[in-house]
Amino acid sequence: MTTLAPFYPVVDSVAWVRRIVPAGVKLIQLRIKEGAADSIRGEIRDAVAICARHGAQLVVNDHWQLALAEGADFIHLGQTDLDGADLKAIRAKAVRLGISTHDHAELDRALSLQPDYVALGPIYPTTLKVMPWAPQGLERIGEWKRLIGARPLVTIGGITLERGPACLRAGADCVAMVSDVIRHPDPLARTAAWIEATKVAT
Ligand code: TZP
Ligand code: MG
Repeated sequence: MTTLAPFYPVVDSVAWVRRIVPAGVKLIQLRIKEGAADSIRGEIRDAVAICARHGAQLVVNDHWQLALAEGADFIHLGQTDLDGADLKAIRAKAVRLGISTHDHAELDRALSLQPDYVALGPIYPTTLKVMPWAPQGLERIGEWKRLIGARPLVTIGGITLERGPACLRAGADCVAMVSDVIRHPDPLARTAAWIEATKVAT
């Protein structure tokens, strides 16, 4: 069974990978929503190399073909991405798979695909993405963990350093965040604080 580091920053460029992975990040997601395939491929390639040098695991959001080609550790897919993805090809490689879920129907579908982790969101209101789901809240975390069993549970959405430990205590194995790290005035200090806080909480 996969185990995940408890602190899981989500970033939108390899520049962020280069900046924060050397500070001790062990799990990071590259979530690039725009750009030409060649430039995304280059970012993934560089991110794979940086993560390998620092003993970190790289998760690539959306771009599963490029992730397979460049040897990323994980692919992260949302429910609509699953429709277009070649799950057989993904499963044929050593790459692991994380799937986003927001309700029970999505969880059922995700579990039928035997993912290596399940993500639940948004736990709190998020400013990053317009989402049709109400914030899930902490109780939902415990429910999801009971439903998914030993499989790691990632929580995301509006999670700050102050809120992260409560998510872990509620049953999350790992907390993911965008804004709280990359929009922080001092992202490196915030990264260090997160690593410390998640060590204590787990
Ligand atoms: N998926 C569910 S919530 C979310 C994503 C990508 C946004 C997380 O961003 P933030 O800034 O940590 O709320
Ligand atoms: Mg996606």
